[in-house]
Amino acid sequence: MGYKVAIVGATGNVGREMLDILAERGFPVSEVVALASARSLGTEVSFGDRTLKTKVLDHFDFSDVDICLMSAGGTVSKEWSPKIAAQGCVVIDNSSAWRYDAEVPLIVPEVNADAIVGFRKKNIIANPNCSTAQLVVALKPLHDEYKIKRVVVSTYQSVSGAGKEAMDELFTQTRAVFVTDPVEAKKFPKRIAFNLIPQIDVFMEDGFTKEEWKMMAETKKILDPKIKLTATCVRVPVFIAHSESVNVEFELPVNADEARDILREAPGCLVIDKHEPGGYITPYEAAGEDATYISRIREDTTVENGLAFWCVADNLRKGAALNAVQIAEVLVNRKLITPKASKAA
Ligand code: 11C
Repeated sequence: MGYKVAIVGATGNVGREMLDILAERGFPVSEVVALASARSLGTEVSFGDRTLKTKVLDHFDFSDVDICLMSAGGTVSKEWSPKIAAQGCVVIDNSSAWRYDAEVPLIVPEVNADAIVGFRKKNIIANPNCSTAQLVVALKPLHDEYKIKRVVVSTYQSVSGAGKEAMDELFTQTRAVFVTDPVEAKKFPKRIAFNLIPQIDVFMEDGFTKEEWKMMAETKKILDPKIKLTATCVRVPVFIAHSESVNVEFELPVNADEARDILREAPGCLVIDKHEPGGYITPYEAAGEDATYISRIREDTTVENGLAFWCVADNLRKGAALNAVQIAEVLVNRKLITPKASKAA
């Protein structure tokens, strides 16, 4: 018997990916319901070879729904996740609304699947920020072997992380440059076409941005609170897939060849690392893929036990929708939930 699954935010970038990934991976569904705001009522979305018409979240009864994949932003999640969870439906939330709540597990299945049992406290499980998800997939096997002390990461984040309007802005600005129209910046604080912007999310008091803070706080919660991490997050004119330049200091001596072998065997990682022109992954190639790609693995001899690498993943998939569906798979495979319909029968 399958599970009744609702997707909130089904018409957005991540919602559509969630539907695709549920279908691609053959998630055991009895029914899938696409939900959105009243503005999107009736908008059609694809689920495998089927077309679903979106329904309105405000009028929806979740009492027979098993799992809700929520991708509608923090404000909607703050209001709706507890209401949905109270109806016995497990919410897997893609926003930052619940990530830092001690009673809500923050899960990347390759890294901390065992922590999922904590979901019973609030019936909510949080999905991490896209830039954190791919980073911890790459760091986990190295932490297990060499014990991480400190991470310095610089990100090169695609515009899809900021939503559909941001993708449109990159397209429109790029065209405007070519036809010599005025370039208007609406979604981003500066022009993004043929440029890059060293600010993602709002500034915090200490001068870091919220995106940078999220990477630090989420890595600690998912992987190890003892890890020190500092980040610089940059938006780049790429449509899909986030890239990261990562420098790690370990407690134990590290060897690049051995680290490469460890990463080759690690769940969710795919190593492409030839020391020749093009022997590495770029965001263009990672878009649409599930793996966290790792390239340019080398010892960083400027610190004791240092390693540097390059890491790229599709932010809409591993950074959001795929990770959410993998969390749902953990619930099902570990028999942590049973379909409500099977109890009613
Ligand atoms: C970006 N990482 O690329 C952000 C998007 O906390 O889930 C995801 C924000 C979040 O703009």
